[in-house]
Amino acid sequence: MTTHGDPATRSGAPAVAARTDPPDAAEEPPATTGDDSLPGALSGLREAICATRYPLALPSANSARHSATALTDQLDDYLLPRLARLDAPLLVVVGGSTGAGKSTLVNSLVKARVSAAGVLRPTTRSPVLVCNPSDAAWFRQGDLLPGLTRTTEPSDDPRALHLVTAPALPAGLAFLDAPDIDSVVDANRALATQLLAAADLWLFVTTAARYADAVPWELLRSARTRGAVIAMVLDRVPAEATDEIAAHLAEMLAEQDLGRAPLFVLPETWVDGQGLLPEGVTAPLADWFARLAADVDARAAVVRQTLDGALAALHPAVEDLADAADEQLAAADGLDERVQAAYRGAERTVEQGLQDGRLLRGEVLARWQEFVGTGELFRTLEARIGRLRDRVVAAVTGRPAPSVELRNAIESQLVTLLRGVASEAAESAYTGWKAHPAGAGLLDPALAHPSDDLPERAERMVRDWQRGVLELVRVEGGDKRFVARTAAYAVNATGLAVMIAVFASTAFIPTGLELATGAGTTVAAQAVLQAIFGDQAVRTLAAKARADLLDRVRTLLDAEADRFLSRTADARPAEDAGDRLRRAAGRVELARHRSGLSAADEEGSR
Ligand SMILES: Nc1nc2c(ncn2[C@@H]2O[C@H](COP(=O)(O)OP(=O)(O)OP(=O)(O)O)[C@@H](O)[C@H]2O)c(=O)[nH]1
Ligand SMILES: [Mg+2]
Repeated sequence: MTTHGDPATRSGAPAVAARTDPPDAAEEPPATTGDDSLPGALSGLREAICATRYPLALPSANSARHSATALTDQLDDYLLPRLARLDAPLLVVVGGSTGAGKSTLVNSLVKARVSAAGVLRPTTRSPVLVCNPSDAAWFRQGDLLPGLTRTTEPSDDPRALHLVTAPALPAGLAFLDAPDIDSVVDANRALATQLLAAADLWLFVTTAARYADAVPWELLRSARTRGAVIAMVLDRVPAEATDEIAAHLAEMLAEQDLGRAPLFVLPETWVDGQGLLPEGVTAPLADWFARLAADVDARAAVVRQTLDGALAALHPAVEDLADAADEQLAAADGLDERVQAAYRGAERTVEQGLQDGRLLRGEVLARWQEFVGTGELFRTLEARIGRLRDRVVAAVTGRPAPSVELRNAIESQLVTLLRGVASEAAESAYTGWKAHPAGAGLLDPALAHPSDDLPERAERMVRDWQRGVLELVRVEGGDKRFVARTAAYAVNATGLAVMIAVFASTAFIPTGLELATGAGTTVAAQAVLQAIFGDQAVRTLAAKARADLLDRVRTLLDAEADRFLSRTADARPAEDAGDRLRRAAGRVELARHRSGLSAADEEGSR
């Protein structure tokens, strides 16, 4: 075996990194009581992460979901159990490309065939953890990587952790042989990443043929960002190319700011009948680990450096989550805004329809004309109002059939208008969502149209309103002489007249209507109403009836809009989700600094 330089001198012997701690710092447990303790802050952060979802299909959502899972996994798999037991054995996770010789290397280091090595790619599917028998209890009890089921038999189940003991491995140090990091098997890749996040030390194995591959470098960069302690093995290097390849890899490491990671260069060699590498080849690596195992302080320094690095990396990662949560919220608001605009437009159309007299056409107008009648009524309009009132009331109340028809005409006119505006609004909201990346995923085709029962609900709404108008006339007109005297028919007739007034509420005499339909009629309408109530009373009643109608229209349209809004409401994170994440991450940062773990950092940077 050749080592590229002496890893011990390059990195500070025998600890992996050149960072050292105050001698007793490793023994100081982090504060574990009170809300401000590091474990308490981490649990709070975990809760905040779990409480936030990213269901809207935004560019940031996918990576936020992955990152949230990775963070909670790391909290459960490593950070919380590791903090609770700083003196637990140091876990070396062996990662790298498939076929790099990871399993072979682990077997050779522990001098036993504990993990199957083979020619079928990928070979290792289920992680294998090997430790000294005296450390077995800690790994078996499952605080670390609690999601993996401990087995004593080899397995292919990626959620199983095969536990093996090897007396040749010194106590205080364990190896975890992981599946390949750039696997064609999705589950392998995800598991390898999860396992590396639970490592105190990453042992990266690559080969002369594969060392420039992209995926390992991506992982190495993330390890560096996290401040994880790394050691590199360049495996199976042909003798003639050793210097050139080792130098190139060392250069790449330096470029990535990983120059301090010890690099072990292992020559291409034959494996023995057991599949183990010759001892001479693995000796420098084995010695290095033996020294690490023997040195409590060095081991503690590795643990603290990786642990503190992982804790420090939480803050920026959670900041990204908070941004993604804010984006979810903003997108939900944006989607809501499109729906509200569509349905506010619908409301305005109805309002306008009530103002511009357009509803006073066709059937309604015909029925109104029939209702108020012609002939004698007009001829008597010139008489004094006081005397006229009774006659008008008699004239209108004596015609029950036209009043039913007028009422139906008003109803169907309004229902038609409502169906029209609801249709337009649904289409506009649907199109608005379709054009929004997060909206398209929330749609279903039914939303392009009003709800199936909208016509029924609109009819019921209009009939309720009409009943409401009659009630209004009864209550408001209660002190009017004619209502008191004429009872049901008069109320009915007056109510209908008020409804007509609602349909023409700006000018009272609908603008332009005279030209369209013949002057006499609208003058008659005005005159009849004035005759009944006097101008002001009608205006007041009509204004109230109109407000009531618009209220009911709003309720009806709100229910339509809710078909959209309920979908964003389901998807929307809590208003303060982003800030809650930021606060939780801030508390972790504070607790991390207080815990003294980051002393390793400060020491190292001197
Ligand atoms: N000649 C020779 N063969 C080796 C060496 N290291 C590993 N091998 C062989 O290469 C093949 C792959 O080795 P493994 O140890 O299974 O590789 P791995 O990295 O664990 O692969 P995965 O589990 O698929 O990720 C096996 O057949 C080993 O016997 C070596 O240094 N020299
Ligand atoms: Mg393997």
